[in-house]
Amino acid sequence: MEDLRTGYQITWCPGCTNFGIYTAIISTLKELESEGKIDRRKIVFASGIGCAGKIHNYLNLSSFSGLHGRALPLGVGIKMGNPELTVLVFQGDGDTYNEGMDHFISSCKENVDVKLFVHNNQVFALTTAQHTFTTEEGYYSKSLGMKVFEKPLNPIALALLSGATFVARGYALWVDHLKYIMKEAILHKGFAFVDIIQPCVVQHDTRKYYETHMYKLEDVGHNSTNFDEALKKALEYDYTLREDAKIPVGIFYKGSRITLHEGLKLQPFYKINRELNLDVLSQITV
Ligand SMILES: Cc1ncc(C[n+]2csc(CCOP(=O)(O)OP(=O)(O)O)c2C)c(N)n1
Ligand code: SF4
Repeated sequence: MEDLRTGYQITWCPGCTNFGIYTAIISTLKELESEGKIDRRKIVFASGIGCAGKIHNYLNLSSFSGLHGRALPLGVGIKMGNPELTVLVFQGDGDTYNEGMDHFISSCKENVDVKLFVHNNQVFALTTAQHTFTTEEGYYSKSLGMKVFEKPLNPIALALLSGATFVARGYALWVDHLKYIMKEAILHKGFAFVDIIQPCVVQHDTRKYYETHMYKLEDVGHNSTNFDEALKKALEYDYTLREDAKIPVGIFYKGSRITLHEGLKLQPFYKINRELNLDVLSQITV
């Protein structure tokens, strides 16, 4: 796996669950490569700002580090510029569901052929754990100066209702399971969204809670081609960390629909003839 690591000093806290996501993506890419299903020279990834966004320093692939909440539109732009590329995006929950929410909904609706991996620690971790849209009720938020009183957003249900064609939830420390989801996401044609539960072990350590409440969708015979069943499963858990919750992880839904670049009939930028026809230009009158 070494050649997919940059060797830069990793500044995530010791024991951070981001290491699970990092390990999973590296071994996913290695496996897909050895199966001849991807070419690493044709992979580009974009990341945002925050602990999640740091991944771009550590992954030895072509990348673009964007502004907070704006890695997804960067990924969309890269795909539109060259549809031959495999485009991966890594963002935090603050990145995706707060700052960049409009891009998230647009990507689901337009079925942009980009793969989005959200490191969902349910806080703005890098800036010391203010609440985000997926923080549970009752969490004391420094930015609010009181406990969160709103219901959290359910990104799985939102993605399904917004038209996403691949919707999944993983857990950062179930690396093999996450790898299985990532492989399917990368091979999916269209927008693939994976919400990865990624407890912040220093500021919002929900590991014990999740590990005692999660179950795998594959173990209960879930049919991921059935939209109604997927939505029902999505609504089983509402991100409020209830004591009686049962939390499904795995692939909720896999569908098929025309992608944005197919609909727009886009060609890779390098195949477009950009020669200027000066005769035409000279005929233009203003
Ligand atoms: C436009 C913009 N808004 C706010 C910030 C400040 N900021 C930097 S990191 C961060 C928190 C990131 O949280 P999240 O996206 O959830 O990622 P995490 O750190 O939890 O991995 C914030 C608010 C910024 N850099 N840019
Ligand atoms: S603050 Fe939390 S999410 Fe960020 S590196 Fe540390 S443990 Fe990981």
